[in-house]
Amino acid sequence: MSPTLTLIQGDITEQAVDAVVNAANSSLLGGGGVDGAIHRRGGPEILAECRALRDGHYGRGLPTGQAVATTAGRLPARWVIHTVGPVHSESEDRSDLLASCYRESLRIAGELGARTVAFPAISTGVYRWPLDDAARIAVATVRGADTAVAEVRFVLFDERAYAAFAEQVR
Ligand code: AR6
Repeated sequence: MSPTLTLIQGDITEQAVDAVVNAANSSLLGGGGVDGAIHRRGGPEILAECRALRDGHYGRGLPTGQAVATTAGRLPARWVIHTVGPVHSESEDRSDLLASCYRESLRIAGELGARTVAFPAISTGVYRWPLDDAARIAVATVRGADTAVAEVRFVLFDERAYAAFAEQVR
């Protein structure tokens, strides 16, 4: 089944959902933007699990387009699913990698038994993906997903991002 989509303008670290998706980088060791906010609000337990992943299976980092789960620490969620979006490129079409972030995050969420999942607008900040195109890919990929996840909540930080997603969902 494909999940119900909802849109919210706000801060993803405040969402009471089963899983919050983090727009991470392949180091898994934190950064700015939504990644920084999640680690700040979620506390050191998240980083400790990320470090353990780097010491284990992900010694070379998490590849772009893939996803992995940790505890959500002090966030009002059970898990954080870290995924690495592609940096936008003018010379190369990396849409499949962006779609893969949504698909793989939902696959991991399904494995965990998460019913509600909150996504930020992956790659639209530091990684410079144009909002309209990122929203199109995000909504199409989630709509096309066959998953046990019941609700996908896109949590958009500002009005512009909200409007871009609203345009795709109507
Ligand atoms: N809640 C929801 N959305 C947010 C929040 C928040 N608290 N904070 C920012 N956003 P970005 P990227 C929005 O840059 O482009 C990090 O340093 C933001 O407005 O967080 O995938 C990582 O470590 C934008 O629309 O992620 C990586 O190095 C969206 O989240 C790199 O940035 C994504 O912006 C990843 O870049």
